[in-house]
Amino acid sequence: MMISVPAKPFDYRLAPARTALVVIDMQRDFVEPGGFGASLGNDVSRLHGAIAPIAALLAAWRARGWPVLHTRECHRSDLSDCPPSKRERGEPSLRIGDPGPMGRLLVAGEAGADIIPALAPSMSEWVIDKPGKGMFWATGLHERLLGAGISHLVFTGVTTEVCVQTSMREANDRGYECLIIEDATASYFPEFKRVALAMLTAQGGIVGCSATSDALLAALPAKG
Ligand code: TIU
Repeated sequence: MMISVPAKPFDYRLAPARTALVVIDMQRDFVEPGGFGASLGNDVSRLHGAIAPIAALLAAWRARGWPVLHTRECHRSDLSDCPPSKRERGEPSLRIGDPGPMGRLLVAGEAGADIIPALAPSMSEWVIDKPGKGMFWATGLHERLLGAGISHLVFTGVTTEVCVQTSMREANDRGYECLIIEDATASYFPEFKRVALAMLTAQGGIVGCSATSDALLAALPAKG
């Protein structure tokens, strides 16, 4: 049985139990003051609107026992997986690996690398640490998804045009059917979010489809 979700540019056909909810990088380092996102000069409050829609989708997936995966952008403590082209980019107030108010920026195990408490993963959910923007680079995720029989991915998280868009493009290249949830993703730059959504869905859904969280939730079958 497939579920039809009203979406752009055409309805998205969701495969129950084979569709993972993907929550990209909802970490304190991007969402809270004093983290990596703020060190780049961004207004982190621009990301806060995505939190409630993601929480509602998490509740819906958990109630149905469907797969959920969270990603975290972070590096090993020796930064051996952080290329100079990433660490030395720009003029941030703090660089990756520097100590900040939430520990070392974007380093695994530090407080800032944690997912925000409102969206904390449950014990059964996958948490994928990734050194890049895309969730498939250097993570072994494709093999795990294939092994679990997951063929469809519903994308949420931050930021739309950086890690979410990169991950969705990587997924599309690997054959996954992709949907991005418009109100469950956010950018520090509202215009970039709008244009990223347009680029992903243009040309007949060149990368995938987009829908609102309300449209998706309304299309789901009753729990249980
Ligand atoms: N997770 C993610 O999008 N990483 C970024 O660095 N995003 C920015 O928008 N900077």
